[in-house]
Amino acid sequence: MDTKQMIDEINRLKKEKNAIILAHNYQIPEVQEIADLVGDSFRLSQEAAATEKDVIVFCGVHFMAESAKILSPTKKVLLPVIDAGCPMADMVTADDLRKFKEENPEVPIVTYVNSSAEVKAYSDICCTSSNALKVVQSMDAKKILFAPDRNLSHWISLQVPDKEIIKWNGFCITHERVTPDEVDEVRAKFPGVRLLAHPECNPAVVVKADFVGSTAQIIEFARNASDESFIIGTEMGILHTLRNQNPNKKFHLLSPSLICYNMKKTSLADVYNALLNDVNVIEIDETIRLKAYTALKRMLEI
Ligand code: CIZ
Ligand code: SF4
Repeated sequence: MDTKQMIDEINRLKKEKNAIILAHNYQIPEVQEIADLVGDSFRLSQEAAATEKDVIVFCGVHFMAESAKILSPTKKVLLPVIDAGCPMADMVTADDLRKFKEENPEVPIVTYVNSSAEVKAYSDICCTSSNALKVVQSMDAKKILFAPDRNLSHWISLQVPDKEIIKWNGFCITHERVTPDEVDEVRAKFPGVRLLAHPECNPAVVVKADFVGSTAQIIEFARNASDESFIIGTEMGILHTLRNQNPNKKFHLLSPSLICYNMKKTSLADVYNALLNDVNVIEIDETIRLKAYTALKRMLEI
């Protein structure tokens, strides 16, 4: 089958199965092009939940498909490549959090959505990179555990000096690779061009950025600013949306290492195969799902 035939087949199966295809901002361009919605993981899960579709094909990594299932328990959720995982999400387990709670019963746990359903179930509240600050600010507790991303928690802790944020020692292996020297090099190459960086980058990089935000916030910033060009400090997949939405602006990737191999595992053939054979159906134990849902719902109430 050539690419054109495969795209036609995906569209045919999508109608036949009443499916919606979601693609994360970090997916390869071909997959973003075939998707009904492209965006950040939580927004995609929310929008899919609001549809009448029977099947959700989530082109992303495992925890994202789980989030979709948490919000859409009656829909069938498919992850086209079952071993597309997120190393950061794997850096904290439900057992870790259970132990932490036993030892620190008075410390609430805020968990970034980049985490498994089981980890979310052990958390008091979830957050995304867009709303992490609001979530932390809304809490009465002075001492909070933030898991699993130490870089995002560092960025938040700078903005809430009245709180003690205990940082779990997890990180994104992709964003963590960027060095402050690379920032200096790219700035020397493109003087005066503003750097928009994701808070998953190391604090030594984040401190050098002109704007720090989630993928959705970076996309919004680039759309609204009148700058002719930007340096982008997040995973390269986002360049596709940025360039499509802003044909007259230039986008330079901060570092060639900003590529997440797990996000790049999903091809058009995998999307086709998932739809054709209903493979890699995401299931979550209902007790865990309900607890994880509670942590996500608390976030939405803020
Ligand atoms: O939750 C997401 O979608 C991720 C990984 C990042 C972001 O900033 O949107
Ligand atoms: Fe996980 Fe980082 Fe890849 Fe996102 S970019 S899926 S946080 S490893």
